[in-house]
Amino acid sequence: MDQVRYQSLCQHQHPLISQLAKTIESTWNSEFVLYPYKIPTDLGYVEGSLEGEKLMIENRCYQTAQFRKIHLELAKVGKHLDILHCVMFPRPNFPLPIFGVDLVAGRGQISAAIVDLSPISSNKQLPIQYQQALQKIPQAHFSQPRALPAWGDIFSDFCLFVCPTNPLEETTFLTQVRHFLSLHCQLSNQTNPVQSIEPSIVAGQRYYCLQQQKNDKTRRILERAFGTDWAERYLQTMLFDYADTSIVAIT
Ligand code: BLA
Repeated sequence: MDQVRYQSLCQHQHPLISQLAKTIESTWNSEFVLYPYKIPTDLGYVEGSLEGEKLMIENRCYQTAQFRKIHLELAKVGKHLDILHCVMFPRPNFPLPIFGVDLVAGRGQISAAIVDLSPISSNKQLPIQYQQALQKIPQAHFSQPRALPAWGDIFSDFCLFVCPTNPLEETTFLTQVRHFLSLHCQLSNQTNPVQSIEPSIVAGQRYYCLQQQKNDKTRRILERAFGTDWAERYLQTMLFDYADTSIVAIT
């Protein structure tokens, strides 16, 4: 049932969102052995109402040897707002950056397209292999780059945040996300765990999540459709949870 709903929501979204969702799923499938991730029971598929329009949210999560949670979320508000959100949270014994993507399409036009591999080390530097691989990605030009909000100090120098203005720029964004994602899957597969849970990794992931929770634009949509308490719980348990004692192995 969830599968049918998910496919049907994906099919009814802005084409760039559908394409990116398919790319992410197929890359995960080909690069990782995927294990189920237990989504809190009532949060897999959610429906609310925002100013008379239906808000639908669908969540897909897995875990892998290196990642405690990889999460793809699709949301749709009535006919005019489509959202894709994706975050890959490494296990606390893997010194890996956090891959994140957010795509927001309003009235057929993408207004926000952001992708990053965000460092979680205290010196805010990506691992050297990541820096080298990211430097090799061909530079892409966008006519409308966007400025990061104040909470965006979590993002790396390689962060791409734009408003794509035409189909060519949309495709270019998709290509850049593919580069980020495939290099991340390859490098993470080559990364060995450290001996035990690393406090600096836990602290870095926690800071990332706390900053993301400050995104008022996300919070406001959730609050208006589901109420303040629900939005807080959703942000803390589904979008940006930072379980600290978790889970160095598949559960
Ligand atoms: C912006 N996120 C937004 C916007 C909306 C959402 C409506 C404003 C669009 C715009 O400014 O043009 C909404 N995003 C959502 C909702 C969900 C969501 C409702 O994911 C989920 C239910 N956000 C992320 C991740 C990143 C991210 C993983 O979830 C980055 C890797 C970034 N979103 C992000 C940033 C902005 C944004 C930086 C712009 C915020 C601003 O300009 O103030």
